Amino acid sequence: MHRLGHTRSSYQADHLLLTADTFVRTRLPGMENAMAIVHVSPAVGAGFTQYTAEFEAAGKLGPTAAQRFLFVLEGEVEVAGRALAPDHYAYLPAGCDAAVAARRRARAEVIEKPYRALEGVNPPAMLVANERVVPSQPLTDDGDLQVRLLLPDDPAFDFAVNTMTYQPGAALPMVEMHVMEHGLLMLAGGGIYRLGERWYPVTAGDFIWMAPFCPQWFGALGKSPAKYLVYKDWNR
Ligand code: UGY
Ligand code: MN
Repeated sequence: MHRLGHTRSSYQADHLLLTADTFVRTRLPGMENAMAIVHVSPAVGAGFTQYTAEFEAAGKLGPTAAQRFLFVLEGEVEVAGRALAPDHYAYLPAGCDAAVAARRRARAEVIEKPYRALEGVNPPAMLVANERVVPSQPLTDDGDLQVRLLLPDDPAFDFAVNTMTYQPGAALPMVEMHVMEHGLLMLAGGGIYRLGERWYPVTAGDFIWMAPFCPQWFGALGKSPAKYLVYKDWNR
């Protein structure tokens, strides 16, 4: 349907909201039978790149010198020969040449970031896991807001990726302002996101980038839980 120039998408100095109606697909170097919806990259000053990879039959990603984190959204994606179903994820260290491919149509969220080493600390090894079995913990004392840390709490990792699940009506207990930036994909449900001095209705499929110190707050609305996948630079 014609939207007469309207969209919820918004690009501000300290944040970016991208809704599906504004997604543009492109083929990144080395991709075969696959396209990327690039959500954020150093082009806006971010220290990482995040995109949704859409695979067709026999699709594959190109190589990267960066670390790569991959979260399966739909279908089955093979990483280093291991088949990952939805909610399974993989961390591939910098320089790892593991193939990422799909036999059939599939979608995955991909985060890439050059590794920032820490003196005296060995870089992490490859990791494959299932978000559904990662133990969750409440944020502060609110059992209605559950967090799952998808990567080990280990200084070897220079970023974190978590899922946050809000029961209807649950909200962040404070407006956060912090040095870390975020890449965020809404996985389910929706609510209101405060970003900077604006409040946005958001729903599953939306992407948000928050620059360092961007004021941020979320409250879940609706009758089903809201859930998002959130990246932040960490341990550095
Ligand atoms: O980890 C975080 O900083 C998280 N609580 N931020 C957010 O959900 N916007
Ligand atoms: Mn935050």
